Amino acid sequence: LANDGYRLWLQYAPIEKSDLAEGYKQQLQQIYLSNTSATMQVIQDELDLALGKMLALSPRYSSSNNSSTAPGLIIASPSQRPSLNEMITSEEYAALGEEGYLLRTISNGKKTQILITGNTDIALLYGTYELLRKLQTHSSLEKINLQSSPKTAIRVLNHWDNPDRTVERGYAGASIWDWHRLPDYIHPQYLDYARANASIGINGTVLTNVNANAQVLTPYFLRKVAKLAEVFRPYGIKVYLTARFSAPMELGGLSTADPTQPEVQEWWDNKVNEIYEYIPDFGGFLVKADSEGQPGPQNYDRSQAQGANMLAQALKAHQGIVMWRAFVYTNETPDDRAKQAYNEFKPLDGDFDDNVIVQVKNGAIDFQPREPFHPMFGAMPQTPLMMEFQITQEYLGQGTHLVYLAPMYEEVLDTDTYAEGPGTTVAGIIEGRQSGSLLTGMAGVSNIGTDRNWTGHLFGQANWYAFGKLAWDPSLSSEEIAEEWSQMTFTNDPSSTETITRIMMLSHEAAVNYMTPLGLHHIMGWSHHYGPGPWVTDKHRDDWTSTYYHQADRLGIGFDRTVKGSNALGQYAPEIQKLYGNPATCPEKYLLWFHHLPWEYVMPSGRSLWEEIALHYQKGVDQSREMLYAWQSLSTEIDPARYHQVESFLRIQEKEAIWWKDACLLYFQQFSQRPFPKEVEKPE
Ligand code: GCW
Repeated sequence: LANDGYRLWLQYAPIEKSDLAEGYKQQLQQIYLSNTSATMQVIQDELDLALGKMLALSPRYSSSNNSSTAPGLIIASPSQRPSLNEMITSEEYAALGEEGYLLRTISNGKKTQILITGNTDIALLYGTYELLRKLQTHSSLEKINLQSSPKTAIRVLNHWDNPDRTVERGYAGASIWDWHRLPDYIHPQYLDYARANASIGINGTVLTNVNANAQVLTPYFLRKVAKLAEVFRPYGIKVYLTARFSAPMELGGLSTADPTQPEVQEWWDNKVNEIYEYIPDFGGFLVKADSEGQPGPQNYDRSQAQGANMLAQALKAHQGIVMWRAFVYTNETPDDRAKQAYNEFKPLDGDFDDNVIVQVKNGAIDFQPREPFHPMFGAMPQTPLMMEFQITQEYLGQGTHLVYLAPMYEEVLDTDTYAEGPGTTVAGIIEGRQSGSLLTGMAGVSNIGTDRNWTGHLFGQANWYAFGKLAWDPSLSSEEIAEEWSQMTFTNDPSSTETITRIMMLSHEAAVNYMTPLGLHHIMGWSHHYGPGPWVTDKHRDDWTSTYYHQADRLGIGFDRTVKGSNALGQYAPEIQKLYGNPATCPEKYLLWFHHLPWEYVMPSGRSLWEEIALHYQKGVDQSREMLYAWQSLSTEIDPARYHQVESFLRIQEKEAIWWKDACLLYFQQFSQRPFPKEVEKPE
């Protein structure tokens, strides 16, 4: 069968360079591993699979300390092999925490050994994947000395999967959760899902959509959820569910869901106790309240903290947590949508129980191709905040465009909020440096579905991969992640890796250029959000139209968020206000996010704003072409099925980049009344 991409980055392609393969084989044929738990079994199975495929090797395992041949690889915690305490200090073990691992090449007389150690079996599993990654990328096993511990505690996928298996904003088929056949039938894909996630350090999954109804909390579902939890447990993955705020009414028949009412609290206490009977290590709830039609504490004039704390109280005895979303906004106020979450939450800083973490989208509007960081980051020093990134490409070409999102994640994570002077980056805040809380995390809205390659576009896999890597360590470079992913997924040939990495690193900027350059945002097609729609107006909610956001008129374009306008800028630190408040110093990429400027405004290039907008759209088209041609140069390097799928999608992308350019420029030209610069290709 053709390679359809099902194996993701765990391709384990045979290593053809014979000297390299020989060296690995020598090193790995004898493995110390004490097979005492389901997780240790998973490690052994993964090694069998990976070494079998990459090296045609069936390693021998032993957990005896006096076997005749010394093992070339030792995978053990100090409790499994107490002699490790002579080699690794207790401080080193303490520094690893629960999930961190240490990978080290050690010399034992004339024999070189590789050691994977950590405090828990899960840490050993993570370390094993790290070692396999070295083989997959053809790296040397000599002189390895690395320690790695996650910088965030909750690294979780958010599935927007409904009980009927439709997926909100999913572009890769139906939900992989086959509720109908669960709990009796375990689809093998659940195991591969767990392997893939564990290989990148993801340790949680919210199975259900934040917009799902309360039925996911009924015993009918809980039995099925319990089975998934059982499948995922050996891989270190906890399950979480979404909790609809009005569940006490819908399921419990109560007349209210007011969080201050004892019968409501009692209903949640009982429900939570019931869940833990099914799933003893249940992670907790993710909640969307008071947003886009979802019920919430506002219905009873209660605060977000009162709502979250009620659930937190119920979960506390079981060590469960609440991930309470900050995506709260309404069209019933004339206030700029970008300001509403901050206004709602900032006054509640310090009011949340300590098992609540507030989940904040990377930007204040909604997963736009590019947004400045959300002003809540840095503004709530006493509240744990977790990042919510969207992996699924709702506003970024969905299942068809190649857009590698890690540079966008990186841009946000690396931005300085100045919350406590220079150096308070968004990454630092989600790592808990400001709140001091150990409850830290990152959520990624999943792009996974039943498509054979999981993510619709093969390169969507890279976004899942990069999310996991950045959740583990937000300081990683997007370029290095791209390189590593492309080696594991496609080929180790250096020039092909260079080309694939170049395509990936170009792709986000390309999409921003042909969709929403210079800080434009939310100008896509009505409701489905695919393709251009800057003309969208007159819908039942202003804040879901395009004209609300671009504000184009005969004089100019852009949303004035300075003091002269909505003053959303006032929600940021003074340093940012100063920098972004002046169009001359505002980063060009955010210009029209914060400023409404005349068409003839002179840009640093010396050209007018109108010309710059037009040239950016053209550049997006040129870049999408560059991506296509670069990929075509790989026609003989990539297996045909995967090559052709990506190639056809890149052709669609080029065509649609032109569609975006033409649609947006012709629309905006009605206002600017200016000609296109000569470099811009004439609309067809
Ligand atoms: O991005 C918007 C989407 C909705 C989504 C919502 C949210 C789950 O258009 O489909 O609903 O955000 O994040 O809650």
